Amino acid sequence: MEKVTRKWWETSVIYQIYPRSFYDSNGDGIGDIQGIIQKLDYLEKLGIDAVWLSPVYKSPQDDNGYDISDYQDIDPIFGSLQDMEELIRKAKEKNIRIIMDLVLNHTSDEHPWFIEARKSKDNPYHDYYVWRDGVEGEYPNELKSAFCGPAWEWVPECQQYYLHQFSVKQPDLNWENPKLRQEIYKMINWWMEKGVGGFRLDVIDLIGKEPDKMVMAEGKMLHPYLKEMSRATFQKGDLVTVGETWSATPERAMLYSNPDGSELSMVFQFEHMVLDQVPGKEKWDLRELPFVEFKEVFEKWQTELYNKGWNSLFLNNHDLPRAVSRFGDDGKYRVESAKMLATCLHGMQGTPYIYQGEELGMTNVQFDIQEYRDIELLNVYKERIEQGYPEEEVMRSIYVKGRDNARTPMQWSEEPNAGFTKGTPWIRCNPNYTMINAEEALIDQDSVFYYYQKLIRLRKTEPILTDGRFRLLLREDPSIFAYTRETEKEELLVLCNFNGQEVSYELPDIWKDQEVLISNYAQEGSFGTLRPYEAKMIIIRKGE
Ligand code: TEU
Ligand code: CA
Repeated sequence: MEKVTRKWWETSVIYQIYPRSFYDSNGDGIGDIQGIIQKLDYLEKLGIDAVWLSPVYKSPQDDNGYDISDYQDIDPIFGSLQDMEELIRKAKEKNIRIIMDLVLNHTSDEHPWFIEARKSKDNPYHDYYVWRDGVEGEYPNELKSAFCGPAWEWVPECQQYYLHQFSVKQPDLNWENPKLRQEIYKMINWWMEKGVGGFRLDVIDLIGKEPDKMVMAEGKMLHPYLKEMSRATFQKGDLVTVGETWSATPERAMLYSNPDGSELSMVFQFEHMVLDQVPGKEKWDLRELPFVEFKEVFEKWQTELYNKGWNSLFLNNHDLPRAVSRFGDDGKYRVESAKMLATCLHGMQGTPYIYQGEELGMTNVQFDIQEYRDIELLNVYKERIEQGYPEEEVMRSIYVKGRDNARTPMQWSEEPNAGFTKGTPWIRCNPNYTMINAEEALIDQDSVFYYYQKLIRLRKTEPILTDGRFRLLLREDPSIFAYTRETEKEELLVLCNFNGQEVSYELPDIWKDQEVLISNYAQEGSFGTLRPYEAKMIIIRKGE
C-alpha cells in the first residue's frame, strides 16, 4: 500500500480551553488570555499540538461568548487583541497552534449588524438576519429555541419576528445573503493572516437552514456554502477546521471531511453522546447507557469513514458533563476509569480532543441551583419546574447533564479557589480541587496527567494509531470494549473494562505475552481477565 502522506492534524492531539474557566491572571475571577500564556509550559509538558479556544471575542456574555458582538476584537474580560497576538506567537514558539472558535450561525443582538438590522425592514443590514411576518398575530411557525421557548422574537420597529435558535440575544444570520457571506470570509482571512492554526465552527450544520420548511440542520445549501467558504478561506492555508455538527451521519461526514479538502478537516458528531437519554426526548431525560450500542456507534464511525473521511475523537467538551462521571467512576476508581476512557478513545483512528481538566480526571459537580451560571441549564430548570417536574428530578438531570459540570474552574492546586484565581471565581470551584489538581498530578508519576502524556506520545511514535483499520471484538460483551487496529506490519489490541468488577474474556492466544504499549494498572494482570476499569493496548509487530 503506498505510504499515505498525513496532514499535520491527522497525527495531532488537540486541547480545548474554555478561557473563562482556565486561569485568571488579573484577579477578576474570570480566566483570560494572559492566564493561558502563563500556562503554555503546562500544555507543552502534556505534549498537545494545538489548542482550540472557546470564543474570546467581544460579547455581552449571554451565552459565555457564543454571542459575538465583534468578530475582530477581543472582549476586555479576556484581554486585548495584542494579548491574542502574543498568545499565537508564544504558542507557536512551543509548536502549539491556536484554533479559534467561529460562531457563524448567529451573532449577539448587540453586534452592529443586528443593531442596524432591527431598525427597519429596509435597513441595508436587515437581510443579514432571518425575519418573518407573524401569522394572524402569532409566531411565524412552531420552531423552538434550544434554550427553551419559541425561536422567534418580535421587533416592533420592523413589525416582524427574527429567528434565534439559541438565546433571544443570539439572532440567526441569513446565509442566503451573499454580502453577509463575503463579510464572514473577509473576517476569516483576517484571522488567518494573524497566524491562527485553524477553526472550530460552532453549529455549522445549521447555516443552510430553511425555516419555512422547519429545516434547521443539513439544509440543501449547507454543503455549497461550506465549499464556497473553504475555497475563499481555509484552502489558502495549512489549517485544521472542525465543524460542530449535531446532525452528522457518517455519510454526511464523508462530505464534511472529504480528503480532497473541499469542505472541512473533520466534524464533531454526537451520536455517542445521545445514547444515555430517552430516545426522542431531551438530554435531561436520563437513561442508562446502552453499552453495546455505544460500542457499535464507534464501530460505525471508525469503519465507515476509514479512507473516506476523518474522525474527531472526544468524550468531553464545554457543553458536556465530565467523562469520568458520565462513562467511568468518579469515586473509588476515578483514576483507573479516567485512564481507561482515555485508552479507549486514543486507540481509535482520528484526531483526539482533550477538554481542559480531563487530563486530571476532573469530575462533575453538584451545586445549589443559584450557584449555576449556564443559560441553558437555568432556562431548563425554570421551564421544567413550571411544567410541574419534581425539583429533585430536575436537579438530578442538571447534576448528570448540565453544561456547568465542564465549566467549573480548572483545578491548578489545593490553594483557595483551586489556584484558578486570587479573586472570587465567576462560578464556584468543584470542592474536590483539594485532591484533584495539576500540582498533585505533576508530582505523581502515576497520575492521569502522565498517562495522557504517554498516550499523546504513542500517537507520534506508533503509526498504527493513525493508520490501522478498526475492527470491533466481543461485540455483545456488556462490560468490555475491545477492538483491534491493523496495518500490514502490526496489529494492536485495545482492551477496556467499563465496569467496576473484575471480568473475563476469551480472545486468541496470539495476544498472550505480547508487548503491552500502555496499561492503567502497574502490575500486568493475567490474560483472560480484566480488573475493575482495567485498560491496555497490546501490539503484535509482524515485521517487514
Ligand atoms: O452548541 C450547540 C448546541 O447545540 C449545544 O448547546 C447543545 O444544544 C447543548 O449543549 C446540548 O445540551 C454550540 C456551543 O458549543 C454552545 O456552547 C453554544 O451554547 C451553542 O452552540 C450556541 O452557540
Ligand atoms: Ca481575569
